[in-house]
Amino acid sequence: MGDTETETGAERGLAGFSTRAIHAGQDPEPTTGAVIPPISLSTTFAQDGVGNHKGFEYSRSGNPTRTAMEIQVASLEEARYGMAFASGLAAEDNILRLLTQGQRVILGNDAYGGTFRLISKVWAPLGFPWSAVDLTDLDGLRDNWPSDTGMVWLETPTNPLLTCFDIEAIVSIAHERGAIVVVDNTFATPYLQQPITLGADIVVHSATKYLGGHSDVVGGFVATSDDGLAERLSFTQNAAGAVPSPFDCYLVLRGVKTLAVRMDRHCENARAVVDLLVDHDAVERVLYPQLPDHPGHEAAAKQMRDFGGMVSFTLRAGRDAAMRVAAATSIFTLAESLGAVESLIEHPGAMTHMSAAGSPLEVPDNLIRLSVGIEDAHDLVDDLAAALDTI
Ligand code: P1T
Repeated sequence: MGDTETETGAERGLAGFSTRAIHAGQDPEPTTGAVIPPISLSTTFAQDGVGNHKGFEYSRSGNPTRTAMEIQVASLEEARYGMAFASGLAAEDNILRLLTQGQRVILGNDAYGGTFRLISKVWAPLGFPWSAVDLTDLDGLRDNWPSDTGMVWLETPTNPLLTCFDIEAIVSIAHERGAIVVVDNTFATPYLQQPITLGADIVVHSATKYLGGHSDVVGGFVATSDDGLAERLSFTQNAAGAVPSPFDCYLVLRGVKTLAVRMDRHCENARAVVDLLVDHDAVERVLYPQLPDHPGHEAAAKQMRDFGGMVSFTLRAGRDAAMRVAAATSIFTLAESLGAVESLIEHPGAMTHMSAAGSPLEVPDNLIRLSVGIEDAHDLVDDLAAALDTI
């Protein structure tokens, strides 16, 4: 397992990950001493004279609660700049605005269905071509590089197949050819993987997931250390205005404080679930980056601290059995989304990835995806075993 964050953080003189999660951007409030950043609901801020203000003018452009959270999450990504958005897809849409018409997006051939829909159904008709590429095949990427490529967009681990891509290697290929690299770090979180330290230009998050961590806030986040990209991204953040509310920012800020302890438990519980699945007769294949035969296992072992809380698997008995198992658990709740304290189960083909049907990103119809929560591992294993027995 890699442990790049702690080493890199220490080398750079940064405080440890959880210290930053709990303190970065969160100095006690100067007038009252409040230890927790207040939820600043004011939409506007008084000026002493025209243009003479205390750093805030209007809450779409900047808000103190949002700033606290932006500093906190950017610090965890070891990025110089962070920008919060109303959802993960709003954050993604803001990044795609960096392209000029005619520039291509190379998308990893497994990704969240909504990301695929945004790129292929919203941006492509406006004149932004895209291709789905197997980014585990680095020679193929080099040899078949479309000359109009402006951006490589990848998730690692991917949603829902959990394939892992070698960020450093892809960055080197893309940069040699003049393209920028965007890494969706939603599944790994900055606790397990920090793409900016591996050369990625931009990191994007659905903060709805592990950052928030409690299934009670929809949000997005963009981080970068590039001055020029940050200037353009923050210009559009304000100009297009897809910003989160102060209350939503507070919920993410609060969730992130416990990210490290939650992720350790997610990973531990995921391993217990994987142990059940790999030995189960009904299971055709288990997809988890720690398994030595998993696509991208080596990349994951190199660039991640641990292997995450998401587990997918296919069933020998096919689609209908997958549908039945997804509805048969009692602790795992049948629902979309992921990354929170409670365990969720879903059928990607009919739920989160329905928009990818018939495309190169279509997922197997006997696939089940688990977001393994932080309940007691033995309860999760028993619940899943009982559901598999219904086949
Ligand atoms: O839902 P939203 O906050 O807009 O984030 C979109 C998004 C972006 N990137 C990844 C990797 C994601 O998984 C998501 C959202 N995914 C789900 C809702 C899901 O159940 O897979």
